[in-house]
Amino acid sequence: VITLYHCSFARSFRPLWTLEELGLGYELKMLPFPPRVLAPDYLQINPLGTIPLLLDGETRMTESAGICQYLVTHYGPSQLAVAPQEPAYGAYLNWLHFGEATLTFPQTIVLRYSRLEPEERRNPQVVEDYTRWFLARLRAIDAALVGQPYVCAGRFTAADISVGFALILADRLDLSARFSPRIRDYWQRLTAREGFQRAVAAQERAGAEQRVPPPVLRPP
Ligand SMILES: N[C@@H](CCC(=O)N[C@@H](CS)C(=O)NCC(=O)O)C(=O)O
Repeated sequence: VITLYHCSFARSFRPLWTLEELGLGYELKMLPFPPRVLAPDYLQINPLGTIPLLLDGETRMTESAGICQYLVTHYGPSQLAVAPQEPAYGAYLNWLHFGEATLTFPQTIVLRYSRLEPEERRNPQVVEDYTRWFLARLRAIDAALVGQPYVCAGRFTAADISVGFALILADRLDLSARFSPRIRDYWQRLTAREGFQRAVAAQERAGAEQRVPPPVLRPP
């Protein structure tokens, strides 16, 4: 059985969304955020204290984009993966990893210095600088969407899940008003998907059942 350790709307949302798009069975273990502080027992399972953690037999993974790649390929064939023989293979890997490595990194700095740190350690200058960094990097996504509904291959893939999570996080950081019209349309197209809606419902249901406090950021 696949087990996913998850905090609401954190990076582990990427694998959760992927599991729902694939229609796979899984067990969702909800944790309060940050687990390192609020669920210290979790450190015995994952010494990094980070989520996601995905367990699948002997497989153990802690990188959200890597987990998406694993799921759509290992449990394929699926249209969510782009095969090495397809022309869009390079673009697919690029955007899949861009979502986390380039887009989400500056967002976590915004999150930390606008909301997570105690008042006296918050820093509006850092927040604005990394907000601009994030929005500047988003221009690459805007360009990728010219003439196509998804970032590559002319269809919805795991790369859209990776980038899409960064847009969802941006919305929760109150940055969506600064999206370009093309990015806004794309983000709405992604969040209208049934797989996305099922992932949101799954985390809400599991959070209530497991009595885990709601997320730090406001609801969408
Ligand atoms: N690159 C990793 C980052 C994982 C990560 O840092 N997750 C954050 C949440 S979004 C976390 O667990 N932070 C809690 C902490 O550092 O204590 C991924 O994409 O999964």
